[in-house]
Formats: sequence, structure tokens, C-alpha cells
Amino acid sequence: MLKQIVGATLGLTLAGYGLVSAQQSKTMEKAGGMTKFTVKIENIAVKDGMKAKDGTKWSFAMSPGLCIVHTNNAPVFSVGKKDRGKGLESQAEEGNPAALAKSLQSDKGIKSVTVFNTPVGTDTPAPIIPGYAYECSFEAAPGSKLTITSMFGQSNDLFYAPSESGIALFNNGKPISGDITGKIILWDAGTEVHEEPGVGPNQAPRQKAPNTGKDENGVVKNIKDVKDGFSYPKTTAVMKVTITPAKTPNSN
Ligand SMILES: [Ca+2]
Ligand SMILES: [Ca+2]
Repeated sequence: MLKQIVGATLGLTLAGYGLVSAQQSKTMEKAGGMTKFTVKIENIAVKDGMKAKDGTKWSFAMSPGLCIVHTNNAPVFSVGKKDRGKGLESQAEEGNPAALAKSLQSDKGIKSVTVFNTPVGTDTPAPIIPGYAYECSFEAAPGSKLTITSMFGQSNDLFYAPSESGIALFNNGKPISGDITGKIILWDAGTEVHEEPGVGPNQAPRQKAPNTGKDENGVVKNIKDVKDGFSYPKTTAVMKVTITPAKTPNSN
């Protein structure tokens, strides 16, 4: 189903991104030993800072996505393997994390799944364009890892996530803190053939319906290992991802 939402205040037509409207979260452990973390994902790209070969200027954007707390090793994808058919495809192709969130709920290695979909300072689910940010908060116990997923807005099936095993949330029992942008990687889901970013007719903002585009029948790959003839921005030039643990009465 195609949800038509026009983010007039954001200056971006959002029709075509499959947006989810409700926060979903599952927290299996509420007991002691939990630390509350907040992750902020900022789009620090320049407005209209991307340029297609035909001169079309476009803005880098990131889609709604998930903050997944897990103890297993590859909760969402395995490098060099085909998409599992559990929702990564709609996250990567439509920017819609709903199916992935749902399938992860029943996975034993998953501690919580939190959807982020509403830019900070707004009240409407939308992608984040330059100058906007998402935030997600969750609790985690030592031993837990974090996987973040979000679509590279104007692509066919590219998504951001850390390495397949996620980011350790604790170092020697201490919660991590600060800039984690360097851990975020641009991945190709291997489900749809690429068009030039920002102008491809089968990319989310322009395609006629979700899941439109040529099937790729490929595997999940780091974009560095994909030879598609297109260039993609350096991750640290377009986003800043920061994690902040809450101070607890027991700290120090
Ligand atoms: Ca692809
Ligand atoms: Ca498509």
C-alpha cells in the first residue's frame, strides 16, 4: 500500500516512501543492569548538494528505520548472502522498516526494536533531509549490540547499517558514548538493480509503486565492493550519528 504523505514543511515530496506511523518497541528485559541510550542520527549534508550527470541537483536523505538491540551476531543480514526475505527489502527499497521490525520481534537474539520515523522538531513521519535528525532511545544490558537500519533515500536498494554483527554497546561493562558515525556503512541489499542516485525512475520518491524496479538477485554487499559506475557520498560527510548513555544513579 502506498501512503501519500507530503512533507510540505520539509520541502520534500514524500510520496513513495512507505512510511510507518506508529512507534513499535519490544523490551524484554526491564530488570536492573539496564542503561538507557539515546541515538541521534543527523543529516549534515548540504541541501541540493548532490548532482546527477544531467545536472539535476538533489538532496541527500535518509529514511525511517530501526534501532535494534541484540545479542545475536547478524540480526538483519549476512554479507555475501541473499536478503533473507524478512523485511530488509522494503527497508532498503522503500524506506519502510515495518516488515523488518515485525519479523525481528519473534527472534530470540533480539532484545528490542525501536522504529524511528519522525524528524526531531516535527510531528509527521518523513525522511530526514539536510538539517534534520532522527532520535531513538532504548535500554540495553551489558553484552548487547546495536544495529541501526535506514535507507539511502534516493537509491534503489541501498541502506545504512553497521557491520553485520552490530556495534557493541558496552566496553568492559561501560556504556559507549559519543560519535559512532565511523561505524556506519552503506550496503547494497542485492534486491534491485541500481539507477543513478537522485534521478532513477524506480527509486522511492519517483517509482509508481513500492517494489518497482529490476530484480537484482544479488547478495548483500558493502557499496565499496559494488561496481555500478555511480558514486556515493562519504558517510561521514552526510551524517553524524551520536550515542549518549543516560547517567544512572549507580554510575561512578
Ligand atoms: Ca542493488
Ligand atoms: Ca524501486
